[in-house]
Amino acid sequence: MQEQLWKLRDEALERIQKAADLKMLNDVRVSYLGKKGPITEVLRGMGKLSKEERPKIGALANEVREVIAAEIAKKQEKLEQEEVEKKLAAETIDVTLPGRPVHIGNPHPITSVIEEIENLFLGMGYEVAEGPEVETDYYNFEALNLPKGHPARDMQDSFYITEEILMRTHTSPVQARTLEKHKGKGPVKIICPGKVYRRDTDDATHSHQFTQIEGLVVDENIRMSDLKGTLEVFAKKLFGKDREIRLRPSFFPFTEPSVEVDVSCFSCGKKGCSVCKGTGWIEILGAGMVHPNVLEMAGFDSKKYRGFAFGMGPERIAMLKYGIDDIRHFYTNDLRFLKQFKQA
Ligand code: 2NL
Repeated sequence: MQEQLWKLRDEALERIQKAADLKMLNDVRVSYLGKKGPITEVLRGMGKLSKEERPKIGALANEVREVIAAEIAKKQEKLEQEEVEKKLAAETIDVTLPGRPVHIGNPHPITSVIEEIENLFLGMGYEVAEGPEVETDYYNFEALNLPKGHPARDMQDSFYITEEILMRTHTSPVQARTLEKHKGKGPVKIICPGKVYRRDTDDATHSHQFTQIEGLVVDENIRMSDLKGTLEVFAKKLFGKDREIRLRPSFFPFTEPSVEVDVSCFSCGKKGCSVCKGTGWIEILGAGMVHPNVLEMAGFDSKKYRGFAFGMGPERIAMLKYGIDDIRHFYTNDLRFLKQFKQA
């Protein structure tokens, strides 16, 4: 019986040593230490033994059981350790591999010009105001001193949705709405950027959809000199400190008097070149003193309040600034064009 137990022990230890994975090891455990295992079997046959032999065999059987259990535990730890190492090796990340390139886009040149202009005016205490692109006839025309029958209201020139609703043709309705909200009390100091729509055939200088930035200041004692000083500061900040501005008489229904504003050529410094077509001056915006009718319709007392307003086209400014010869480049989204405006 003693020999039988030793043989069992040696067999078990050999199988433990040969166990290549945790499953094989568990099979060894089950077959030697389980309830139906050979050691249990030996112990069952102890009844046939003498009184003196019984405790000896019992002790040996327990010892064999413990040796096998201890070896299994040791082997189990070793196999588990190996498994972890195998997993770590398989999942190693090579931090020296070059990364995949991330393609970073850039703002559209029109967006950049609008933001640059917004920031100049924010720095002078203006607020940015926005409003709907689908407008009523009232805010787009009537409130801006363009009464029914005015030629600018021609069905041929605007995108009408109904008789009374259209795509806004300028950002002025935002200013009319903002004025109305102030309920006859100044000051109002706003800049209004946004998309506008005209029923035009697209070509190098026309687009049925483009952008505008308008500015409006209304308060007591606002004068034409405030307009001129403001636009001079603006022109110097946008085109360089050596720039001058020049006002020429013009006409807009919503301003009286009205002016066109030229800036001295930033390309040749007024000597005359292809950018300024030899004149030394470049037209950049329209402006004027807010027409009393516009103030009154928005609820302002035109005896007490005056204002100035101006409007410009970011497309035109961007075309001048970057030497772009066709407005359609801004809307066709050719990456070869757009990528040129990537900032370092
Ligand atoms: C241009 C000229 C201009 C205005 C826009 C305006 C708005 C209100 C009252 C009075 Cl609410 N005026 N806007 C005034 C003068 C000129 O735009 O050539 N834009 C591209």
